[in-house]
Amino acid sequence: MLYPQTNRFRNLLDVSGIWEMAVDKEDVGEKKKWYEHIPPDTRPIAVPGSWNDQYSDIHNYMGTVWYFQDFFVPSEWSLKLIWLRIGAATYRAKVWVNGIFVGGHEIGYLPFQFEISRLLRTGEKNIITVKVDYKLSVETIPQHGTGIGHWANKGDKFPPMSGDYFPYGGIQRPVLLYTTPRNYIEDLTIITNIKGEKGLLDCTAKISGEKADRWKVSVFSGRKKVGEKAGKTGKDDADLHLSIDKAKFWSPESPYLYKLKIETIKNNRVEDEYILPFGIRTIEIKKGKILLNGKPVFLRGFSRHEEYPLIGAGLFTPGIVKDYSLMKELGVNSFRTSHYPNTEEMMRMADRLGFLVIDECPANSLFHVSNENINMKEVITPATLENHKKSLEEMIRRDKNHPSVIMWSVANEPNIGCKEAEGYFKKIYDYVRNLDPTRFVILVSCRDESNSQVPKYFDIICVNRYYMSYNFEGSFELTAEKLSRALDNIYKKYKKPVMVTEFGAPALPGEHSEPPENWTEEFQTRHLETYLDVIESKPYVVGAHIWCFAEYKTQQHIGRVINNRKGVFTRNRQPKMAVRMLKKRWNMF
Ligand code: GCB
Repeated sequence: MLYPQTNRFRNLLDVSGIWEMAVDKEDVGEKKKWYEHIPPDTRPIAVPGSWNDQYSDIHNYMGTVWYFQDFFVPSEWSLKLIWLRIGAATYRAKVWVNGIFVGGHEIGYLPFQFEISRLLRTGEKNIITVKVDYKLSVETIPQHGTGIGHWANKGDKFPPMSGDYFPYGGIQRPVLLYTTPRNYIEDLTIITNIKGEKGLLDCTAKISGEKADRWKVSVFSGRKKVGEKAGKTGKDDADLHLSIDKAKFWSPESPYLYKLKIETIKNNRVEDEYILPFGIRTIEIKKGKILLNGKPVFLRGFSRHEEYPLIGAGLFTPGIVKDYSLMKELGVNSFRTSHYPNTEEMMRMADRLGFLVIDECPANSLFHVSNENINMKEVITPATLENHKKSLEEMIRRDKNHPSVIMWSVANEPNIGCKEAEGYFKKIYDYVRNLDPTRFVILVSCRDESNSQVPKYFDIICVNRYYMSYNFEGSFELTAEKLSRALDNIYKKYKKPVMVTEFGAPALPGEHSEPPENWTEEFQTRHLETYLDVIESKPYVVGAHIWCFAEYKTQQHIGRVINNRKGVFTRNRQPKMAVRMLKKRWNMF
């Protein structure tokens, strides 16, 4: 799905801001037709943003909330197609425009849009109504957390969801109205390759409406045109191939972005255009190493949650800029969008600043159950599989043109130890491989690698390890031995590159002890050093991501002190002691 932009054919109106909202605890809004008559007792709410930190009475609420906003559509938009695009609503949304139902969407953290031209009154006020609800079940991605989730056997978490992060609800990303011509460029896919000094480009476009006769792509380096190709539009999708001489290749050290301009032409008139920044790079695995543009690269960085105080999981652009500046200072070249697709703004910045991204769909902590008597067929359902595929398909459709994205993560820490998991995840792997043959497909696991067949289907064996955080080994030496043995065994079994996608220990900022004791900054620093020493000594390990970048809000649970404290930065992005160690260590590369 293309990111909306303005140009001579397209316009855009951001209708985010302060909206009205009504909490619908009894779920009566549809019966009472709140999409036709706004109920009297509404209150203001910021969009984008999560409802949880804006009002304390709905802090832990996972039910239904209605959103209302009126807006004015300029008269000159009447000749265009007008689209309503919601960047993300968690978890489920239904949308009405001027009282008419336009469609729904399920799965948070991904954009959805509707063409609403015929429902709008141009030159007048209009109203959007969005019903959002956060009711999870075994069929949703992620699943609900009652009896399910990888701590299911260790007592309930509140509010319940099968993961260790706060289930923030609401319209979390911008609501935009934008226009396209009636015959418009609907989609564009770019695949790049390298041959000597040449950059090769394979462009596919989907053009909708009455078919254009021709289309043209031009490539710009700054303002200079460095390539151009035109062709007839095909019956369905259209394909063009380009070659750029003496190309500059994209990498973390030199994240060079070209611009691709695509134009559609009918009767010798340009009808629509779209400009896409892109980078030329290749990514492959050879002799057990990840090669970026033919050269080995080791992924060093973090798993990171995209959330901040007050705004929750809402788009917060100063936070994005700050987090990238901190990661740059640390010498980080990579991160994982744990445990859901990040904002489009975060992804665009990764291209621009040069970060290698593991893009993760929201399938966190699937299929763990609180006791063995639960029938797995009730937990792994055909509807779960369909929703899971949908979350992957939508993530790939949104992010497929980012040079920064090098891996698709299909799940974090599912239960891969049960027999039903193998067939399920093989189907998921094949589905993603078929959608995108150019990137690595991974699954992140935390245990059961030795008695499961699931990891063998994936391109890199990604594992999370928490010795000395959940089992208290008591000595860092013993921890190092255990980690070393575990990694060697995993490699022996799978003979594929291994990545440690999570390791870390909590530290309460300001707590100190010598010798290092659990929960102190010294302990966290020593813990991370111990792991990094082992990981970097293994030639088959291709990357290390620390859990985690910053402290973040999670559910209430006896194992958490308000937030998850494994961040090397506090939730307000202040450094803990480990940051100094990492800066020294990672900036040597
Ligand atoms: C994990 C999960 C992550 C947790 C982390 C922790 O294995 O993938 O979501 O938050 O451990 O802190 O325990």
